[in-house]
Amino acid sequence: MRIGIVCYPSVGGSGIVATELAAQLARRGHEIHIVSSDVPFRLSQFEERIRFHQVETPTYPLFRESPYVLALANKLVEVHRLAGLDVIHAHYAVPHATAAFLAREIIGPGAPGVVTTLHGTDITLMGSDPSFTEIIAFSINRSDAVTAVSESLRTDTVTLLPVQREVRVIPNFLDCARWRRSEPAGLCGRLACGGERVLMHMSNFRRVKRPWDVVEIFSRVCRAVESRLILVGDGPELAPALALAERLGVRERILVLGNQEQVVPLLSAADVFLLPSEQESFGLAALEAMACGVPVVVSRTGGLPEVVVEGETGFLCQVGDVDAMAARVVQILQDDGLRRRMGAAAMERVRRHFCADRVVPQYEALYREVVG
Ligand code: GMT
Repeated sequence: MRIGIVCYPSVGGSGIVATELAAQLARRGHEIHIVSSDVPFRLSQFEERIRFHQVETPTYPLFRESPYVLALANKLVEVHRLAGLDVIHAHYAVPHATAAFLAREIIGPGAPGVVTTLHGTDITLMGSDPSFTEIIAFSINRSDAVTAVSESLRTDTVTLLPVQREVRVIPNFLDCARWRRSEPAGLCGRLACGGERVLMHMSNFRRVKRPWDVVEIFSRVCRAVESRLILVGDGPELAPALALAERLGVRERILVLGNQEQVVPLLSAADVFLLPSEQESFGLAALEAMACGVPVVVSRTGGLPEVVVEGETGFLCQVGDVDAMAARVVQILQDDGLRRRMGAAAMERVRRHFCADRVVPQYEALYREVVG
């Protein structure tokens, strides 16, 4: 099939999943056209059968707002005329499925089918804002097929929005050949010295990730276990979180690495991974840590309980309960047997349920249905 994939290129789970899906589909013989405003973050390796089409949004001094959706719809029409797309797979209802709808209207008969995957932010964060409710519901209802990355997101979608379309759950996934524990050779010593334990958090440091909780948890853990915190990623709440660390007297025990592409050896150096988010439709970062054999301590919110098995692959705590999260981290760090068992169970869970070879065929089946 010839498949157009529309996604955000910036650091974030939806772009990562869309890019990995593109790579997997290309390796399975499909012709893939990624349409985005920039080369996606994780599209670092050359893949035969993947083409990239950049959406340029011209700006004119007269118009204050950037007409990205229109430029994207226009680009989708161009790509279809060039390649004869069978399917457009939009990652996010707005604005991507909206642009796909517009493109289909312009193309008319013979237009590609539209598959929309919901990743969360448009439903759980934007969906409740009346400024967007109608357009999100419209874009979902006019798609030929809709998927959500977790059961929790599916339920939120059908309860929060006037959606008539069936929403199916296809979970996020990893390329398990690449996402496996690696020897963190050369990293120990630089990242942590001697017997220190390593806590890790990786995100885009937006408010929804509650990075201040990461620091609060870490300062409590430091009182019981000699440890170090490694922060991977960047975003608006990083500086305030570091200011909090300064006030709590733990700043010098925190290593800030910024955005990183090769995160497998980093995650493999961690003893425990923290994701205390307010909301996560899935929590891809927790899955990535689990794939590297790292127990996770996360919030009991959104799709995280579908990823993490309580007491087996990590622990789930109430959002904002930093005392409980710190106690769980200390429990893991003070019991090597538990840490190893949880790490092994986490890897096994990823291998059984979240590898590409289990999940990608579900998308292929959906495309076939849509193309009919
Ligand atoms: O969480 C973010 O800030 C980024 C956002 C995105 O667009 O990539 O992540 C969403 O999609 C990911 C991939 O499906 C999920 O793993 C994240 O849980 C989800 N974020 C939220 O629901 C807040």
